[in-house]
Amino acid sequence: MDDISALVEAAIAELAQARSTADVQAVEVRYLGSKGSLQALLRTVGSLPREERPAFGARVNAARDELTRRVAERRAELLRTERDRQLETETVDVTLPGVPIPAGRVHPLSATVRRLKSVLIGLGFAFVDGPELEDYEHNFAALNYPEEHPALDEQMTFYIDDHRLLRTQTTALQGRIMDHRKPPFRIATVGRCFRYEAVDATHHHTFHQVDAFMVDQGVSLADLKGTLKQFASAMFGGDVHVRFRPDYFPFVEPGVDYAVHWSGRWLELGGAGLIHPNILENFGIDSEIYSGFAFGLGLERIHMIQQGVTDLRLYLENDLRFLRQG
Ligand code: FA5
Repeated sequence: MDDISALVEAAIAELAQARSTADVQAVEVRYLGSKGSLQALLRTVGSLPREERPAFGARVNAARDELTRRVAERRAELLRTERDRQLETETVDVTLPGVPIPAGRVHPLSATVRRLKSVLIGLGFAFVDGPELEDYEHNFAALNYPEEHPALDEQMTFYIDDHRLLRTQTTALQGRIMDHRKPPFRIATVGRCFRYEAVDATHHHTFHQVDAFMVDQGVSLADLKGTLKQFASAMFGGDVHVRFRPDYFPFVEPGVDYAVHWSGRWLELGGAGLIHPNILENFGIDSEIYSGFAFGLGLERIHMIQQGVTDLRLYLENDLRFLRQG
């Protein structure tokens, strides 16, 4: 019995000296743990005379209850002081200026794509992606380019091998659609194109185009003109003037280039025309019944015209001073 009292006293003294909850934890383990002193005392019960055992057991239990209570009290006390100390030393000065987190923004070309998509979707076109790694068939042959035709030279091409190339124009999607779809349809696409060209302020080896085409019964140049006028109005403002002049592309007949009047000048946007009957026939579409129009334009060009940007190379350089201006 004396051992029990001595043990309780020693534990109480140690608790009083504990300076942290970790110290309390150590005392708890030492006295109350499964390998602790009280447990060890309990194990000696067998060596006592039978009649003394109940009283001894009761005393050990009482000692355990008391120590458990004191441990909890001391822990709570120390937790409070620890928290007070923490609050004192870790106060945040809410009047200090914050650290600004720089916000990203949409790339000017992405913003332009978003706008023109909403305009063309509003005009009934569905957007479809084509591959950047194209084949000769879709980029040229299916588009009515005769072999060895000078028009091929106009679009200097990065060839990967005898058949595959980096697409020079998003018009390459036409054949991929007509391969498996029957008219009527209105399709548009936007993406990167590549040409083996000397880079200057208005030309790049990597640039973006938008193409749109529709095939239905009775589609005429008037539809093309109306659509492009609508498109230009939505992109550049209601009263913008659009100009068409004859031009040649193997996949349209007649072909035109078109321009918008902006800041007192005519600025060329791209090419357009009625889809050549050869193309329709090659894909099994009866050109006596169906006709279509197509147009394609440079994406950078739209933004350049709108914002007065004079160097197309800026769109690929990721210079933050340019990008931050939207
Ligand atoms: C074409 O690519 C035709 N596929 C357009 C077309 C589609 C005509 C459907 C008829 C029917 P062109 O090579 O002119 O046409 O290019 C169209 C536009 O793409 C140009 O007006 C220009 O804005 C842009 N473009 C062409 N080459 C480059 C280049 N190297 N760098 C930047 N933009 C370019």
